[in-house]
Order: sequence, then C-alpha cells, then structure tokens
Amino acid sequence: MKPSQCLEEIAAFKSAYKKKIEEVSGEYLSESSVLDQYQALAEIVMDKIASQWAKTRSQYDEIPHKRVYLFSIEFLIGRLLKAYVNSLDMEYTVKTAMAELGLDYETILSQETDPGLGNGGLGRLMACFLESSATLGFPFHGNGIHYKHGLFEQKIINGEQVEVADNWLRHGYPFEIRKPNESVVVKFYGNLHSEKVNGVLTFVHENYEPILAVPYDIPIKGYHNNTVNSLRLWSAEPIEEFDLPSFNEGQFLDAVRHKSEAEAITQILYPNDNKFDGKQLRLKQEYFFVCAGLKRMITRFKRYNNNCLDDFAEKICIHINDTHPALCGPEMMRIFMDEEGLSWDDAWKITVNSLTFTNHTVLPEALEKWPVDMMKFLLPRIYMIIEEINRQFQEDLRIKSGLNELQISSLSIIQDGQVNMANLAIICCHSVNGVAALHSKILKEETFNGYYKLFPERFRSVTNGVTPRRFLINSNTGLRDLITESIGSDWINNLYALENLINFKDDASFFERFNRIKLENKIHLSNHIKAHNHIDVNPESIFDIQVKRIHEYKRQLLNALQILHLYNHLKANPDLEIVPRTFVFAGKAAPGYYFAKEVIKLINAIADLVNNDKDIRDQIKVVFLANFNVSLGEIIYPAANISEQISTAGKEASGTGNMKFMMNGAVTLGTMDGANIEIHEAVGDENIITFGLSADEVSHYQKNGGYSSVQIYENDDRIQKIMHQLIDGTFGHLANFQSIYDSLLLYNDTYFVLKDFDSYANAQDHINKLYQDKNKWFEMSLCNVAYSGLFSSDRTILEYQQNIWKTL
Ligand code: NBX
Repeated sequence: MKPSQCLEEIAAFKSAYKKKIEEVSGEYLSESSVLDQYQALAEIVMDKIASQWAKTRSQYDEIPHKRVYLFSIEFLIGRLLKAYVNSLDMEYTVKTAMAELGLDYETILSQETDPGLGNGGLGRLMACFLESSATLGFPFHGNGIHYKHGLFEQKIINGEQVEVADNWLRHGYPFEIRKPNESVVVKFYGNLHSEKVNGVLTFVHENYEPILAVPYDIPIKGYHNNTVNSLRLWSAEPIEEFDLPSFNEGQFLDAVRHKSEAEAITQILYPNDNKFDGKQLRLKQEYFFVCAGLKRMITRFKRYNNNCLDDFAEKICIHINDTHPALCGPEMMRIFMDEEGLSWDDAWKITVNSLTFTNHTVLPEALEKWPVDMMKFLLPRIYMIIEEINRQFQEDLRIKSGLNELQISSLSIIQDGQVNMANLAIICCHSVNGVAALHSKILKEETFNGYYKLFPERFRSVTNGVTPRRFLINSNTGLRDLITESIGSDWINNLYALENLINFKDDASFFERFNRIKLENKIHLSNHIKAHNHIDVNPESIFDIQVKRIHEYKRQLLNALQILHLYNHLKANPDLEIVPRTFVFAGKAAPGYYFAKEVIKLINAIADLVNNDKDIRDQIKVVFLANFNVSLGEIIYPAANISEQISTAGKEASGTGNMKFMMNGAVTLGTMDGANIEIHEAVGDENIITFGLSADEVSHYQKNGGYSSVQIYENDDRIQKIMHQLIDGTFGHLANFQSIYDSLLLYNDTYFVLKDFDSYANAQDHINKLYQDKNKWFEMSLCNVAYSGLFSSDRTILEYQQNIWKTL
C-alpha cells in the first residue's frame, strides 16, 4: 500500500470509529468508557467480517466441496478481537488510528472476556483446527454448546484455589449472531410405541419433553484471506417460556419449572479434564448438541441436494472430537430411519461412511461409560438403536471373525450394564485416530487392540498442531517482525519455512536481537507477575515454566519437589552460585480433585518459603499465576526459556503447550511422551533435554504391580529430606501435606514421581550448565523456533484432509 493510501485509510477508520462510538454509547469519544471503545471496535470489525461471511457461504454453495462438520463439547477459542483485526490485515491502521485518537489499544483489547468454553488441550485444539481450516480456505464448521457459564475463574486465596463462576456473557458478546429461525426441537425422556406404516414397523416417540435448541454463530476468519467459516453453539431454551395451564391453576412454581429445567442443559461447562463423571445432565448436553447440529445439517443438505440423501457421505464428513459427541452414530441412524424413511442398511452405510473419530486420552478414568438405565430413560429411541447396532455387530463377528463368545463380549458396546462410548464410536466411524505417534501406537496395541485386529484399516495417527497466528504471530510481535525481516513473510502460511532461520545461527546482530526480544517478553511477564502476585522476579533469570491443567499424571508435583530440593541444596551450600531461576506455574484443578488442589497449595507453600528466605539471595523465585486461560498463555509462552513437559510417559496423549512454547524459542525439558517424542525428533538430541522412564518401562512396571517407592526413598537422602518436609511443619504448623506424602510412599507412587526424581534433578542441573553458554543456549532456542514448522495446525489439518476426511 502507498503511504498516501495508508493515511487515507487511517483517517477513514478514525471517522468511522468516532461515529460508531456515538452509536454504541450515545456519547462523544471523549466521554466514552473503555468498554464503549471496545464495543465500537468490535462492531466495526464484525461489520467487515459479515460481508465476507455471507460471500464465503454462497461460494461454498456454488462450488460444492466436501464439507467437514466438527462436533465437540468444548471450543476454547480465546479472545477474538485482536485475531480478527490482524486477520483482516488492519493491525497497522487500527493501532495508528487508536494512538492518534489518544487511546490505548491494549487496554481496549483487554476489555474482551476470554470465553472459557473448554477445559484445556482438547477444546483449544478444536479452536486451532477452526482457525487453520479458515486460513486454508477449507469448508469446516464447528458445532458445540453455548454454555452460559464457561470454565470457572480461579482465584488463589491463602495459597489455595477458590472457584468463582465465570460470566462471559455479562456485557453481551459482540461476535455471535443468534439465529432463532434455525432453532431445532430436541426430545428427551418419554416412551416408544411401534406401529406399522405402509407395512413398515415404525417407532413413535411419545410423552417426551421437548427442548428448543437455538443456535448462536461465531465467525471464524481466515488469516489474510476472504474465508469466514462458522462455529455454531447451541443454547437450550424452553419451547414456551411459561406453562399457562399451570399458571392459571395457581401452580406458579410449576409454570416456570420447565423453563429452568430447559435452561439447565446449557448452563455450565463440566470442569473436569480427562475424567468422566457420569452425571445425567452431562449426557443431556451430549445428546442436545448432537441432535440439534445433525438435524440442522441434514435439513440443509437436503435443501441443496434435491431432497436426496444418496451422496451424503461423499459430500459431508462428520468428525467427532473424543467420545462426547459419539451419539452422532445412533442419532444419524434415528434421523435417517425415523424421519427420512431410509432402511437400516442404507442408513448404516451413510452413517459409517460419513463419521470419523479422534481419541484424546488413554487414561481409564476418562473413558465414558453411561449406565444403561440412565440412557434408556433419557433417550429411549437412541438406546434402542445402540442395542441394535451392538446386536448386528456381534452377529457379524459370530459369522465372520472366528472369535469366541468371550472375545466377542469383550468388544460389546454394552458391558456390565454400561454403554461404552469409545466402543460405540469405533463401531460407528470409518476412521479412528490418535493425536501423536506414541498415543496412536498405544491405541492400537493396548487400549483398542481388539478393534485394531478386526479393522486395522480404520486406525490412523495425526500429530496435533497449534495455530502460529495466535501463538506466535499475534502474541510475540517482536519475534514475528525479526523473523519476517530475516527470511521474508512466506513462513506465515508455510511454517516449515522457519527452517531458513538456521542460516542466522552465527549472525551476531540476529543473536543480539533474538535475545533482546526474549528479554522484553520476560520483562512483560515479570510486570504481570508483579501486578498480580506482588513478587519481584529477575528478567535475566531462567524462566522455567509449567502451565497446564493440574493433574497427577502431568506431575507438577515432580517439579515442585525438585524446587524444594534445590532450595535445600542452596541452604546447605550458602556460597553456591547458580544461574538465577524463576519457576512459573499456572493451571486450574477440577473443583472436586482434592489431590490436585493439594498440589497447588504445596506449590504456593514452597513459593512462600523460597521467595522470602534471605539466604537464597533471590537465586530462585517461585510463582503460581492464577486463572490460567488462553489470554494468559499468550503472555507466558513468549517469555519462556524452559518448557516443562514432564508427564509420566505413556499418559499425555500429545500435549500442545509443548508446541506453543517451542515456537516461541523455549527449550523443552520433557519425558519421552506424547508429541515430546516428535519434538525431540524434529530438533535433534542437542536441542531438547529429556529424562525419565520410557512408556515401555512404565508399562512394564505397571504390569508387574508397580515399583517400590520406599526403596528409592531409603536410598536417597535428598528424597528423605523433602518427604519429611511435607509433614514436619516446614510450611508452618497448619500446612501438612500428608496426602501427598502418603500417595508417594504408602500408595506406591502411581505416577512414578520418585522413580524419575533423580533423572529429573540431573536434567535440571544440566540446564544450569547449558544456560551459562550464551551461544549454545541461543542455538538451542533458535533451533526450536526453526524446526517448529511440523507443529502448525495447518499441517495437522492438511493431514486430516488427506488421510481422514478425504477432502483433498
Ligand atoms: O487433548 C487432551 C490430552 O490430554 C492432550 O494430551 C492432548 O494434547 C489434547 C489434544 O489432543 N485431552 C483433553 O484435554 N481432554 C479433556 O479435556 C477431557 C475433558 C473432559 C472429559 C475427558 C477429557 N470428560
């Protein structure tokens, strides 16, 4: 753009913005609040997106590509305003205009709520998939739930997690459009009766409770292109606000009961990550959005395909994200048979040929199993279809597989009075994939081995990825500009081009700028720490960071215990000099997960001890940042030197935080687990620090009844000391970590914390030495950025398109 054009654009933006402020607030700019300023900007941006949105829809209809509909119970989209501005290529115009108007752009952006419509990795991955697909110009739409309350806000009070309800819709949400005329009725409970219609046995659902599903659409804008896809979130509402007959009879409570029962369905996101808790309301949520999403999609498909469903599976792919939407299988069968009049066989063919499934965890406690009685009561017709799918599947095995009855029943969808949702998903989908190489291998060899033997062709692997637009380009502008100045801008749409950065490994001025940018990002995080935790940290220290949900298998405990040991070591050696280290933690614990909450308490207790001990001379600092969410992540990832990815091997399906850190130049300190293995492969042995048991070793111990943690304890003075400190009053007479002590010594340390301790402590020691060689560390950090191309979700989406959805 010519400078004169640029000036014109800025002037035009300023006058449109001033006008918009008046529209939204009825005030002049000078009188407006920051919230008004945010709302005005949001509206301008939405206006721009809306025209592209309509155009994208009509283009997709003109050239009918195969489309993919993604069903996920979580979408952790993060704040959108900055992402929209940048994807519209308006960053310079908006920033300059704001500065000229005397406004602070960052403060305006911070007014946006961060929608917490997901727990962690699974929900955030879906947001990355949406962004990458739009950027690749590919028709891909999400279906999920419009939770009134997203994931709770975490406060830390006296070192403990306190949950506060999230209210992301408090000021309204400018990026969604309610579409009441596309509402759908979802039916729960009731009973079935069968009748013959034209000689065909038909099931009629009676006495059900109807609930209205109302969609809200959020635009998903591609980066620097004209594609705008949709994320559709369904909200539950009563069919009628008010039950008039009850009201007229004076039954006032009954008159509104239906309303609150209906609204309860989409009231709240369940705050468990990687854990199944079989509440009926959750099952209602799962069916609710599956039914609404499918009904709408099938109606639309018929409208554009002469009312004919014949080539549905050639034109549509329905992807189910973990088993939460696995009712897609039986629900499609129900719609095709009961509403569209297809035969079982025809309906089954279309269903299996259009459905694909990704598994995200092998933790047994996360696998969904619904009690048959609950399912039958809530969803009588769906349960009946599941029984029939299962009957036919078993019949088929009897005829074709040569398996005995015991083997056949081990593959049943219904076992011990429960519906096994993973089994249902595998049987209803033509593709099943894991999210990293090791994870997919474990699925084939262990978790789903019986099915793998039956249908080897269904099993695939696609390693996760993250969008570089959110996690590098928009959140680490210093590094972004340095990269573009050094290698040109191709890398933005082809992250593999980052490999060209390797040419700068001996370039002194690049070295200097690269380090300066990291320091600036660390200062930025230090300011956040000071403002929120009132702790002074040294930006020159090593920023060693672990941010993710708090879970035993992720082993924040291992990190915490190592810090306690380091503290002991410094106390015992007062003259010892180490490279100063700032350990940063953040993450939420599920409200009912006692142990995880104890770990948060322990980290904060260690922080108090270490940060306030003069003998330590500020050589180590420990910080627990409250309320980890996407926005906080955007401040944290660019500031890291060390990325802690220390799960018990075999437990973390992939991890995606590891990729976000890597892109920003942090060096991984990790176990050979999930995608760490692929990061290791990409950067080479020199540029990652690995430690600990392998997945095979863990599995071997597990099969042989675990290992003896007591033996390790007895032979290691360091461990004896830290274990005693957990219960001897070190953290004050009220702080006693008996449950942690017991889990490690009495209950044999299920997650191998003590077993990996020595190896982890050595790795930390090694980092202390490595970091002192500034050139060496720069090279390691640069290699991590340079080889992060593989971990772009653009690559992930292309692989799904090629190998799973067959859309290329
Ligand atoms: O999915 C996560 C895995 O733990 C990560 O390793 C992986 O990188 C990520 C994306 O593939 N799984 C996850 O986040 N699961 C859940 O959030 C979850 C939530 C509710 C539930 C079960 C699992 N009932």
